Amino acid sequence: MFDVTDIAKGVAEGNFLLLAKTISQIENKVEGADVYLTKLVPKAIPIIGITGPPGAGKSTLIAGLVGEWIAAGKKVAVLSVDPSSPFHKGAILGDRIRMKDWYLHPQVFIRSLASRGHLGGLNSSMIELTTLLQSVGFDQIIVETVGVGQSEVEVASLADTTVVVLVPEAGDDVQMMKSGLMEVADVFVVNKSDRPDAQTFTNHIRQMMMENGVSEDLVKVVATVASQGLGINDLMQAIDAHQIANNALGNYKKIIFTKAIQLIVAHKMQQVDLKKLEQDIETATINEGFNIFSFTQNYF
Ligand SMILES: Nc1nc2c(ncn2[C@@H]2O[C@H](COP(=O)(O)OP(=O)(O)O)[C@@H](O)[C@H]2O)c(=O)[nH]1
Ligand SMILES: [Mg+2]
Repeated sequence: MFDVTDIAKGVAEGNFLLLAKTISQIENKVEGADVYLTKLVPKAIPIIGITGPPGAGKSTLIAGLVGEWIAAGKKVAVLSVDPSSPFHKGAILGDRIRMKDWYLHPQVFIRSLASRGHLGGLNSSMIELTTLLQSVGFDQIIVETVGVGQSEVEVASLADTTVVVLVPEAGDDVQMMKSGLMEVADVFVVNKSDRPDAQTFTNHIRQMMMENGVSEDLVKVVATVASQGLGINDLMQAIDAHQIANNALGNYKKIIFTKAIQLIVAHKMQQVDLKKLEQDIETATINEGFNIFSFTQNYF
């Protein structure tokens, strides 16, 4: 595997070849990848998770944020996971069109990742990859995920700041409750605020925050029109404010706790042969009186 110093040198020069190769090696869990990861020395660069339904404008918002950051001389990495689309290539193409300005920019690294069928839709190497990005010289790191199923919760569990992007649409407020977005959002974005019902929708969110005891001192609600670049600065300020508050509270330890659990569970699960499990169930359930507890003990 490639030396981290060489990858960082490439990143500094706007050459992401070694980084891209290393990401593939980690995703494919090539031999030595686990040892390689133990040698990383990550900087405390906060991970920003951006989630929300398909078409909400996440990629357009990210393109706007990226524009601001590169103007400030920063190096930006964007990891994008789109589990909702079986036509993943199409999804990449869509993002390319909107983020096209940044695809070839030497300060920006953009990578689309397959979700690899992982439950909840997050790429199962996300913790590894974000830690790698923290170790090779990026100043801003974004993870974009589509808000389906549990992925909002998962992105929140590994992001230092979770931005939930919604659009003014009737009925969304109900859905928001269902998916537990209230618990995961550090910043709410009402994108497509050029729509006439935007204000009503924003009021809905504020009301639901109140009902759930979420203070606007902690969770900001930002109105944006990403396609026109409106509200991007407000969003940046809301993200910064959350990160300052988060650091003051020492919340990063909670995120390390959650990540550690995920890594430990993933490691333990590696020792389980899922094909064999299926076959064993086939055999064990032939007789009546199958007991799942004694059955699973064989796997402990
Ligand atoms: N009217 C309007 N359209 C927007 C806005 N932001 C994004 N869009 C459009 O919404 C569509 C989906 O945007 P995209 O960023 O790909 O959404 P994603 O699936 O959440 O990443 C694109 O056609 C955008 O041009 C906005 O603020 N107002
Ligand atoms: Mg997108």
